[in-house]
Amino acid sequence: MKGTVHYSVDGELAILRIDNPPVNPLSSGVRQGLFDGLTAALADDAVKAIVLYGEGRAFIAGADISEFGGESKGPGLHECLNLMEFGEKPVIAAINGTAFGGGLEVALCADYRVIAPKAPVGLPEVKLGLLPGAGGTQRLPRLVGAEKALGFILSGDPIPGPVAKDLGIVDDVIDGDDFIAGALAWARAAVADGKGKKRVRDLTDKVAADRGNVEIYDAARKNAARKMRGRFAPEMIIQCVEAAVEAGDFDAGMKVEQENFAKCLKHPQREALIHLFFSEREVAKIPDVPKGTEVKKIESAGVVGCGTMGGGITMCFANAGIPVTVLEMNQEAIDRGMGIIRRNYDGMVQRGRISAEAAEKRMALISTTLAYEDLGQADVVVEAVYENLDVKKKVFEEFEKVCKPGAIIASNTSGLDVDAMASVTSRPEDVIGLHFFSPANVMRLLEVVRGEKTSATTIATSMALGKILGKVAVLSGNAPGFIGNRMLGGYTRQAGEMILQGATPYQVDKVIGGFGMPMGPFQMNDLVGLDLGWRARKLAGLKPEEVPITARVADKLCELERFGQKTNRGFYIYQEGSRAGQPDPEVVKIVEETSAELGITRTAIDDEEVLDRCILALVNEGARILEDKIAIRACDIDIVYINGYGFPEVTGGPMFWADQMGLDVVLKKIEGFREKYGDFWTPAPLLERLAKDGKSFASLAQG
Ligand code: 3H9
Repeated sequence: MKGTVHYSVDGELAILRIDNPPVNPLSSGVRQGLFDGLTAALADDAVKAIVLYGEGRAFIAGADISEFGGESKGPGLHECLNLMEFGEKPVIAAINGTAFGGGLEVALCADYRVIAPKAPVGLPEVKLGLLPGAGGTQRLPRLVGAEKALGFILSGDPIPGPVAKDLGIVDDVIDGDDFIAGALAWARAAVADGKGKKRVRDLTDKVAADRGNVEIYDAARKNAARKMRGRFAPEMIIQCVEAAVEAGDFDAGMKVEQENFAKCLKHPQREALIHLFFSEREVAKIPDVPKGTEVKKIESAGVVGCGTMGGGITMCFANAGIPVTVLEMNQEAIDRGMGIIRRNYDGMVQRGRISAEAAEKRMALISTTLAYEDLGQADVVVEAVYENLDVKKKVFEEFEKVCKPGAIIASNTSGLDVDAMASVTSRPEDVIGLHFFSPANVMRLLEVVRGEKTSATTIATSMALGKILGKVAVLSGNAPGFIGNRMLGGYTRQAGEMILQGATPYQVDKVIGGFGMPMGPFQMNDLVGLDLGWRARKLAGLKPEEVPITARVADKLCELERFGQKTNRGFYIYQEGSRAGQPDPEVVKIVEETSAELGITRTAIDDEEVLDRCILALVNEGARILEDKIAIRACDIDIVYINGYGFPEVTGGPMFWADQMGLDVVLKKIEGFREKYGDFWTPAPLLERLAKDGKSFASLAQG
């Protein structure tokens, strides 16, 4: 059994210390220990009150997520909670650190709660596709009312101790260096004052005040529909809180909670979201970069280029409190770039995301220069210049001249050869790719690209830097397009082919949007600008017949000066100032003409095929990426797609989505497409092998 609870008696107090490192989840051994400890304390006449706290940095991080879906061992959590609630001795939860999910619910079941100022409390279950299933949806409304309870549970975000006190979730904040000593003193005083049982289940005033106020739930439903489109758990949560208030009877509400919790537990979204929780932690583990590898301190940074990417990367460092010097070619470029950074921070202040003071602090961390020498003392330098290998190599030659020994030398390339850049330096071990995604100050993904000679220390430092910058860092091998952009090629190609074969751009975008992506491929084209590819093809001197057929429609639109959102016309028409495009029959005509010119007979393509061809193109390339060892595990690819490309979280990422479908089904579909549409659809050998062996992509990680 995993985890334990240490039991001791100190005078009139029984002390239960939960011990399940590092964050004390409620694993089987903890539940057993709680059950045994509570039973012993209730049977001991000398004990007048019971105190619970956690060993180390957490109180209790919640249910043990790894146990979901498996066989349950030992007593259930509800058996422990019954002992706490119906035992005759008061229980005091001493919340020394993180109290999340089932952890906070244990505390809510206690009679009294005291908290350390820095301890965060939260009910993050919704983020895992679950709801608080240990009485949280019933007890919290009794403490804070339905509206606040719904806000708290539906956001899943934590709050610090003092805020929990103001809300009425805890009784007292205990300051001082020794929280446990303070909490025990509080408990002794409670015994001395004759404080007895004070069950949250018996509180009635808040729920009685809210009874009949349906507006609370209407507002919560509207909010959930806007912020958590397509999610299953929010409605389940709202029903539980509604039951807490409207049923009035605690046990009737608990019954609804139990039923809805079971529904969430069985739902595929829950499985996908828990897959992502563990995957986010898994991607930090790199087999040949063991724990304990030296991680260099990053206390200053340099960025070359203050355009869209460079400016965003500069903000990332400043946001993390790291002084950063940004270099540009001339003062005008600096002024333009710094102006945008200033506007971004002002916008954040206006939206209430940060205080004006914080914005000024961040601006003050940014300095500018025209001279490479000024980057000489930086612990890390990142180039974010035009995506061209020769241009980037020139920047690396400058880095070679000025950077101090041991500085991390990075490129923000989105797919070029990192080794080629390293080759112009004498220190390839310090060179790495740090591929930020646009807008760099917003997007969570950081693709870290290892070159052939990149050292373990450089990798470990870069992964740690990702965390400092608030990113999720995923390691990729150095091959064209790395993980993300390499996979994207097939996806966009399929979208392009389908509109020539019979779909419309609007159908494709609608299907992809319905799947949960923030936008479809043609909306994305309009956002990025159709002219970028068109100009590049012109520059390369391609003859009309050499232009890939999937680019023909976009090029025709560009000839009509329809460059996308920037000209209010592209695949869609945009009203001035609006980003929501309207379909345009003219575009459909151009698409149809292009099909005719290419001799393609258009036939209707159903929505299922549209989705399969886009997503299975990703999956098939993902399998090749795994086979080529560009990605370490399938879950690394999932994390890249979720955090860098807006792949819907509730699917668990493309590779998990394929595993859920069954790789035999995936293979059959891909083979069908190959028969119909040709060799693009040759199945990846790894996919064929796994499908034939009845295995999944996830099984590769287990060896
Ligand atoms: C729930 O409670 C349901 C109830 O309502 C109903 C019950 C009937 N379980 O994140 P870290 C592992 S649902 C198992 O790197 P940090 C984690 O995988 C639960 N394992 O540290 C990692 O393992 P490894 C509601 C867990 O300091 C290690 O601990 N609770 C759990 O950056 C360290 O984690 C939540 O959703 C868990 N519950 O952050 C809380 N939690 O080292 C989820 C962590 O092998 N947890 N692990 O990779 C968190 O948000 C963060 O882990 C926490 C610590 C903030 C606690």
